[in-house]
Amino acid sequence: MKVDVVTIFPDYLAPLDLSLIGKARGTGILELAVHDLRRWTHDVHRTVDDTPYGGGPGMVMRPEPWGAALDSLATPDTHLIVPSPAGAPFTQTLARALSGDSHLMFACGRYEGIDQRVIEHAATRMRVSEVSLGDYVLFGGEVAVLVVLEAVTRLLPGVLGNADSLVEESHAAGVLEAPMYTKPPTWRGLDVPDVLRSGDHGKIARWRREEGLRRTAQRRPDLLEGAGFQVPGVDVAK
Ligand code: 6GU
Repeated sequence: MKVDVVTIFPDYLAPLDLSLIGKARGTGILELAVHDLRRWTHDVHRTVDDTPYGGGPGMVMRPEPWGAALDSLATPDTHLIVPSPAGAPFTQTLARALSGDSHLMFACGRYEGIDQRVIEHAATRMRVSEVSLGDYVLFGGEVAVLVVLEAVTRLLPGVLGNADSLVEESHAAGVLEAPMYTKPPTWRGLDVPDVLRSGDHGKIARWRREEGLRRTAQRRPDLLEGAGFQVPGVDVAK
């Protein structure tokens, strides 16, 4: 998969050299480039922002540098991702869909965002998705790119073993994972649940399914609503 990130803070993306994303880049599974938006400015101050039409606080990113960046990097096969608190919620299902794209391009807005005409114009030439991490406001899209790329890279063939793909399927199906334990069997007076040490794999699988459902009902009942799950001892209905 090819990925281009355009930002006014390329250093913010430095963690993409690390760990399993760095490894996926090393093996060629992920071909990633980070670009400074100011490369597509022409004035002496390398201006990327201006005051908003209609007034209000803050600054808006001018369309010209973004237009030039897209002209230079995008093709009709590009999927342009624009991180924004006004975007569609980022989910495991969306991560799975993006992992099948051949070229992702991320446009990181700062300030009060990017002039909307950039998104409108790009949408006439390629797929465009505005994506939000959740219901809170960040300074800009850079951290969202780290999050989205980590979720997507794990799904690329050759990055993960099979064990982790089960975790993904569980979350995509709307159920949280059961709690996990390792040695020692007793720590600070707390015991690992007996069932996990029983060696009965059928019983362990049932326990994990039930604990996963119980956790989901308690912590994230929104995931279960309408899905028709029955959780012993927990009232899912509101
Ligand atoms: Cl994707 N961008 C910004 N600026 N703020 C956010 C967000 C994205 N998701 C949640 N808050």
